[in-house]
Amino acid sequence: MEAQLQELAQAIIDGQRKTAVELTNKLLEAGATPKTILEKGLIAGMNVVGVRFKGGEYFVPEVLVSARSMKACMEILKPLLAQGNVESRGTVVLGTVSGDLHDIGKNLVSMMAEGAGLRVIDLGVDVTADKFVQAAKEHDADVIAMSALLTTTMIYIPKVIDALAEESLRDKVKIIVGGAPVTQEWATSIGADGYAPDAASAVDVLLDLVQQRRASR
Ligand code: B1M
Repeated sequence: MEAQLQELAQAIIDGQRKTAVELTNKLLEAGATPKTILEKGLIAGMNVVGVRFKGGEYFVPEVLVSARSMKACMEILKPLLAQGNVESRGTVVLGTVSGDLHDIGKNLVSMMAEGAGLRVIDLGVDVTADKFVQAAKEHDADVIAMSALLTTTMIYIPKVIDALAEESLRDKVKIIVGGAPVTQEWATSIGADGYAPDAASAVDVLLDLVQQRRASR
């Protein structure tokens, strides 16, 4: 079974969706738990993809095919994981901010975060402050993750932070921001807790912020 789990991780790394789905089904038939398949197959594979992406060895297309392969396997595992009460590593409410329709980078963050075992509530694009606040409450979010691709929409991010403060949520939830015009310096200046230049780094920051949030509870 160990060898098949490694084959599954490799299929994710290579973006071979059909093979990955077949292996997921075979592993379930052989008695592997959904948790083992998730951790030792899918997450293990996506971890390598993240490292290669950060190292400049993989580019967006490679990451997308790997992430889509992972998502196809997750469709099989999700209902089984829900039955087994497998805890996610944390809850992230994610969206591209109001006025902004760019979602390719945001979707990468979403898929890679799911690949790392986080529960992602993806609100899509053009997300207003109200929607972020409502989703943070409804899902008891650990982190609010905001993407902006336009210089005209990144300035909406502080409005969401203000709205969270008005609802007394600012101390209860961590905030990460990203997108092409966003920098670490700007993120710090608006009081965000984290910033990442790419989707793979975003996952590292997200896991760190979840830990910080849970430690401060
Ligand atoms: Co638009 N667009 N666009 N566009 N578009 C840009 C962003 C632009 C730089 C192009 C240019 O002029 N050179 C420019 C912005 C200029 C500026 O603000 N300074 C621009 C413009 C002006 C516009 C319109 C206003 C054009 C018009 O209509 N006149 C319009 C706005 C629409 C709107 O949003 N209201 C518009 C529309 C569009 C399309 C719809 C045609 C399409 C979007 C399709 C879609 O997303 N479904 C589009 C595209 C594709 C682009 C470019 C070409 C590519 C963006 C992209 O997907 N990159 C872009 C130019 C460019 O970047 N070369 C451009 C790939 C993606 C993987 O990268 O999203 O940066 P990115 O994500 C990265 C990181 O930023 C990071 O991780 C990803 C990598 O791993 N990241 C995060 C992203 N979100 C993160 C969140 C995090 C952490 C990291 O934590 C939460």
